[in-house]
Amino acid sequence: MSNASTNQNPYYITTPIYYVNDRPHIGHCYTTLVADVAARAQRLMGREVFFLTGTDEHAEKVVTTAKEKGHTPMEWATINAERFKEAFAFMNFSHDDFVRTTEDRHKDRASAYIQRLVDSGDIELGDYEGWWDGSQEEYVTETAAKEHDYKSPVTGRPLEKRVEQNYFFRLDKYEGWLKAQIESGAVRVLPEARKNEVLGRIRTGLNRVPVSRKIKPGDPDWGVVMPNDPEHRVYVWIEALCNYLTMVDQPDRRRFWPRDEPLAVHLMAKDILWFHAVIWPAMLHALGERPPATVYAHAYWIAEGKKMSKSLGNFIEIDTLKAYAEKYSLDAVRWFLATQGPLGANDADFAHARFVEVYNSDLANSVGNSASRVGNMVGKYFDGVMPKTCDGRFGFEGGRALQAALAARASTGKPAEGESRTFDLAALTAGAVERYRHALEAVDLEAAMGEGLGIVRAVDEFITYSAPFTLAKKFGQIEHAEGALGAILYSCAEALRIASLLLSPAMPEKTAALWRDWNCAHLNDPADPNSGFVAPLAELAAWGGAHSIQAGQGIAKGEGLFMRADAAEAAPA
Ligand code: ME8
Repeated sequence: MSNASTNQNPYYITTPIYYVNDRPHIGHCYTTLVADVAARAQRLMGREVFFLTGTDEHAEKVVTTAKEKGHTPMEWATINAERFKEAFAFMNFSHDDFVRTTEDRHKDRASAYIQRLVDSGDIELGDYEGWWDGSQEEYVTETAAKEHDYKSPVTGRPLEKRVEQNYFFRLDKYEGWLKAQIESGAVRVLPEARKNEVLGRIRTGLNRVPVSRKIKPGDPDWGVVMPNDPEHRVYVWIEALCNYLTMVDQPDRRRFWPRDEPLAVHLMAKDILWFHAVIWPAMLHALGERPPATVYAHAYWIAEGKKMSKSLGNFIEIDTLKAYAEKYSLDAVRWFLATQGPLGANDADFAHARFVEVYNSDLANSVGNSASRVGNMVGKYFDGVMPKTCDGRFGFEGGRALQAALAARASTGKPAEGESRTFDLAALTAGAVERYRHALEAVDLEAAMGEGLGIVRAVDEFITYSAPFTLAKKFGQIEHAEGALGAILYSCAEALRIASLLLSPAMPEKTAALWRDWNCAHLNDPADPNSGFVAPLAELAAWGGAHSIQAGQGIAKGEGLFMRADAAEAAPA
């Protein structure tokens, strides 16, 4: 589908680029999943998307770990970069590119940006004395160092006093500009709590930021050298941030970083918000480029109530996610992470009991159950062929078809006499689609996916209320019973089709399976079945439109999307 047909801005979303000193864990998979779901949802809405992830390879700790493991830094970086690529393929992420910062296509442009900043006087030489946190590859302020007893505020490892001649980025020049950008929302820092934190820290004053280290004899040849001064190496953070621009600063991708308006969405956890919300926008401004539109810093996953750490050895590794996927399906893992994750300001707990609870309540008992009930009934009562279409509106008090339904219900004693109730599934789905769009603007995946699930729950309620199984028993006994049943089942199926569109960014495989069973596979773009659609959501989700379920369409029962899980079973490992 071409962007021209949808008349919307392109969408550019990024994850942090991850350090390659170790293998990926749940945290890396989580941020990348959030980006994946957001990217798929924007593609679904008809926008042209560029989704970038990758690895940050020039850190000193890569050199240290490589040595411990008996590898060269490049070998070790490659081993881990491959592990990230493999993990992201396993997670079914739909990134458009994967950058490794050791690639020339990144390094060359990053050097050019740094040279431009030197030329413009935004990077200058000066003396620096400070506390170096080797475990985080960053300097810690005197106040923070003292407060943490001269240990890393993040990892608790001892800080090292370093005095060096460095190049500095003149962040101080941009204090007023940054404050205005963030306060006005021109650069949207989310969630709100994080915005206030960043503004509070900016108000205490901004200093120059060191951006290079002097190369010492015997230092490994690892990293990007200052383009104007071969005695200095660019500090890894400064070079790494450039990836967001290096990867789209080429003619065929430049539309993803327009020169006239902010567009990019940067995702990360709160640990690295400062770099993304303050240093990077200021660098871009100094380069004459627009800042990002959104900087979203989520909180952390913890494991069974405990912070994950190397010393506790309780990181949830990709192997654990694989074991969960094996048992409950990959899409169930994606669903749990996307809807229960720490997207807000609070940490989220990966606890087995909670996983099973969410799996059963959202997936087995809702999405899976609803789809199989409707598929089964179409199979049983109409030989697997949708008999008719319907506008989705039901008044349990009048409308022709519904008189029959109501008569059938009266014989069961429910609903209470005189009770009237209307269902308008067409309006209900249209409202959900509208709210879905808004939730995605705010990168609120839980709310967006909640809209899809909300439709499923409404269908369940409608089935309970209209009792199609009771109506089916009245075929031939009451007038219109068959027509009413057809209308009810059509409306359920059409509502579930729309729900499945909304749910598809989190669960692309399960929704594709449903579309195969229900002969809706035409919703997918055959050229890009992984994430492309034949039309924007507004058209796909139109009730009774060109992409709707049609009278005469085969609706197969299918295998069942999610089997109920036993809460008593041990966590897969
Ligand atoms: O910081 N919960 O790389 P990194 C949720 N290379 N997300 C988590 C997490 C957790 N417990 N732990 C890690 C770096 N993450 C730099 C970034 S960008 C120009 C350079 C995720 O490998 C989260 O996205 O330490 C966090 O920001 C990122 O991993 C840190 O990855």
